[in-house]
Amino acid sequence: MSKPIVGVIMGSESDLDILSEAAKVLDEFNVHSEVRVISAHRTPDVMTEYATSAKDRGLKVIIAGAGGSAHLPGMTASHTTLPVIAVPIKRDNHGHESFWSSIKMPPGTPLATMPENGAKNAALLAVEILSLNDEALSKQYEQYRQKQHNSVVATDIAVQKDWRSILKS
Ligand code: RP5
Repeated sequence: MSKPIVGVIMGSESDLDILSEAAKVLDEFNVHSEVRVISAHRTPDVMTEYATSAKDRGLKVIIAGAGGSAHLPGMTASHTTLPVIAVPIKRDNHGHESFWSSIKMPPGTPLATMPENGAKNAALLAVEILSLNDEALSKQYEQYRQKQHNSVVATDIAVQKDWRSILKS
């Protein structure tokens, strides 16, 4: 079995429902990922070891999700030169603290911050990055985008024809 090239990490098991969406998308593209629970606050030593060794272990991109103070994405980015994509976790009882914590990185340490709970786009951005050096993956991704395009065009035609019956169904 090939080695994982994307790390999907999250601050808590309670984030798994969101972050698993990223892993599922990567599976669809046959991109080998590893999924881990690593907390910046509860296991800071594990986070440091994970981020500092990630490149040598063969990872190419890291997707990091966390809620609350959300230090995991930013601190992971600080410990590696790999591209790190943040997924701010937003629950109904949360404010937007996780998003702001992720998007406000200081100049010099980039963190590609997705919308709140945007795990699917995080995986697609990872696929775009990996596609730069993988022709087969690039083709697969172009097909994915074309399929999405065709689906919207088909919906548009149906809506133009009879939007009232679509609304009822
Ligand atoms: C963050 O605190 C985690 O990423 C999670 O989103 C949030 C709550 O964690 P639990 O108390 O559910 O473990 O560090």
